[in-house]
Amino acid sequence: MTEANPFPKDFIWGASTAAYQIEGAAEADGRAPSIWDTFAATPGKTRDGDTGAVACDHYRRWREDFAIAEDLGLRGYRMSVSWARLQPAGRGELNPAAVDFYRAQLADLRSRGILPVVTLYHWDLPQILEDEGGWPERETAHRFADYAGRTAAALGDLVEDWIPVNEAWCVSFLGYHEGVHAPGRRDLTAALRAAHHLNLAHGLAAEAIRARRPAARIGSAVIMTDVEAASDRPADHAAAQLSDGNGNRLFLDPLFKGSYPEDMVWHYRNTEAFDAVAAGDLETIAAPLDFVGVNHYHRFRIAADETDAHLGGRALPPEGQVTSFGWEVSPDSLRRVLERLAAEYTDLPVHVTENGASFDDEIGPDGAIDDAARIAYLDGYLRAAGEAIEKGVNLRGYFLWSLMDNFEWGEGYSKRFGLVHIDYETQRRTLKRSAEWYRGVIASGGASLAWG
Ligand code: IFM
Repeated sequence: MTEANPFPKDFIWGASTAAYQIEGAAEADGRAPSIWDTFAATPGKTRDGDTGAVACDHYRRWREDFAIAEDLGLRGYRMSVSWARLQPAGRGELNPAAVDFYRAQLADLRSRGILPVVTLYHWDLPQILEDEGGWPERETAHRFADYAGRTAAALGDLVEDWIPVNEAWCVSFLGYHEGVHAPGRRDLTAALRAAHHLNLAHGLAAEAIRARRPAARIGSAVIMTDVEAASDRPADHAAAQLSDGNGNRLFLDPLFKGSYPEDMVWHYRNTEAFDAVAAGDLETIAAPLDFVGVNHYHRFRIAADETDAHLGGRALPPEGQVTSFGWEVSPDSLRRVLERLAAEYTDLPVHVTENGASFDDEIGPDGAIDDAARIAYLDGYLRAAGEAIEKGVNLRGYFLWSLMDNFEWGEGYSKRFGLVHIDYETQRRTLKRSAEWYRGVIASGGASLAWG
């Protein structure tokens, strides 16, 4: 463990959110339904039937939320804009009310000295485009590029940093293979085609943004999981390789190597999934980026399991401490994925675009929320990020997930990731102790972490 503070002075200490998880106002000002409105409104799809219809009411309370962000000293704020709000028909002119809404937000962030980083797709596909086939259809990638170009034209004087797609793995595999996320389909070939079209959508959107805003900085938000074999047995290694291929390499290789991993193409040879790859697609996907964003939450130890028809493996139960999601707390995994990215893929500037933890926060008799477990989690992961810097990783920013508690997809409001507690009955915001702690970390430039 290092004893000096390795974070550079201009490190971007930030936090992340996403539109559907916080905005609410699902029917306001011309917004159309997205696949998440449809999915969440379908009985049995989300915990307790929760939906994002109201969420944190950020659509109306965003000034209060941005005042909190400024008070914490955030230097960066990663947000997403809602496709279903900006382009409700999934094609054509942008909705002026939505443009005004996001312009006001972006201008406000800038006036507070907070760098906005904008994600264009954080999972809220306009339902109308799913009705036309959704991400398994190539046309959806072209619709996305059109939306990206128009949005860059409309907002690009207020934002330099763009991330086209958030976590293409989750969109494709959780949404189209496992069916636990919108649109709730269970079709492996559809998921694989979706994966390619999301990769392509990233590349086409990058072209469209650059065409409108040549000075834009464009990056990724790839979810990177730390995968290891459960033992030295060759069968466990083979299963771990497939798991890594599916979760990491299917998305990183096309972005940074301009190819799909041979072992995955072979593994999926009977699905016809790769027929979706047309001439020129990989060049489009692999066009140079300005930064790379990594979302990190998991370490998986994979053991061979012949009963698993998909990848022939399963993750062993987590070891040690877990979050309220049951996710293993493994700070060193963040260092490992960052070092791997640098060693195997790219020397571009890196940002951790998401990392954080859900815990069952308890409100004390005095109203305070003493989330010591989250502080310990963040302290460990931030020190691991610092170690990656010491090992030579060009890490420039950390965007904590999340600024506030929010709608956690299939888990509804049952999982709280925020620095800020949301009382969903009253919409009251309360800073958790972790928020005060993060303010101190930012103010000290990382020196206040538990080094040594
Ligand atoms: O809440 C999500 C976010 O939308 C995408 N990345 C993972 C987070 C925690 O599950």
